[in-house]
Amino acid sequence: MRCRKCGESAALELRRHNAAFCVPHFTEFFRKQVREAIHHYRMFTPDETVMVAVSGGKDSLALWDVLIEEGYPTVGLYLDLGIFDYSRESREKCEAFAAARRQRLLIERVDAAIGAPIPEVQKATRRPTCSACGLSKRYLMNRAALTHGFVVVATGHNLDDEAATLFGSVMHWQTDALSRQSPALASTHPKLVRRVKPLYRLSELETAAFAFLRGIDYIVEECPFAAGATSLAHKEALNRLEAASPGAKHNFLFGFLEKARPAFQRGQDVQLTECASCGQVTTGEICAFCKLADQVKRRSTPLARSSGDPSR
Ligand code: Q46
Ligand code: ZN
Ligand code: ZN
Repeated sequence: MRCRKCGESAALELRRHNAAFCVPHFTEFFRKQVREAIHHYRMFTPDETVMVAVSGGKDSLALWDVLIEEGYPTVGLYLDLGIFDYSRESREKCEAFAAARRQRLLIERVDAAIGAPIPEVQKATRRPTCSACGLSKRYLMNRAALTHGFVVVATGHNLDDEAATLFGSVMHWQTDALSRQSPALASTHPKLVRRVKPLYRLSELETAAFAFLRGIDYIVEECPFAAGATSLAHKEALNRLEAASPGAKHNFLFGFLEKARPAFQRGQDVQLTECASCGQVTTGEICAFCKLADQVKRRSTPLARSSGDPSR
């Protein structure tokens, strides 16, 4: 196997691109894909500071690494979900990454905002853990960016994540979710920051290879709640399709973005207003996060209330 660019012995074969690359040309290919994503969706300009939401995993740290190398001003945001050892270890990875590169890392504790760490939220509200967690993460990312004066938040969602989300939305024909599925969501309200996903052109395997080759020390273990998530089943189904037909995930996602998404966007412009309780953006009177926090407050057990440090 030879590198497509230089003819030297290749380190990596990318079947969906029908190509193989040596190490330097693979990392260059990776960065080029990120540059294309930023350029195509006008995600941000070189003078905007990008708040990178980092989880300690390969994707978000690889994204932060590329943005730093590309010369963008960045700041990291770590949300401490209070998920036992997973949170403690992932926080350490983010802190070490930021310190080694002399980058600023902001840390927000979910329990401080919602009244309990994520594992307790499910017990207090009966809401599926990942649903409460996802809602809290989106809310806190936006709030942190507004508080610190940043106009754009970047997340490490890759091609596999995006294809799996699309698959889930199609399975249930969630037209509102389909209208919102995009690598870049513009700010449609002064209190809603732009959200972008510069890795959407790169697969999970490619991101893992990039993180490894760049020597990024990331948390390999998954969140303990990931195992039961339906998104994993969707990823597995798509992986089988990809194995049988390389490029299937790419075609599924990119075909949607180019051909189908505009149809779902029509008539989906919702009126945004400010939550009567916290002042953040919502479509109703009280935002979903405040409702969740209120449920936690009303139903949490003495045990949940007394669980101090969420990163234990
Ligand atoms: S962190 Fe949160 Fe994920 Fe863990 S609880 Fe589920 S949503 S799986 S990306
Ligand atoms: Zn090469
Ligand atoms: Zn609110």
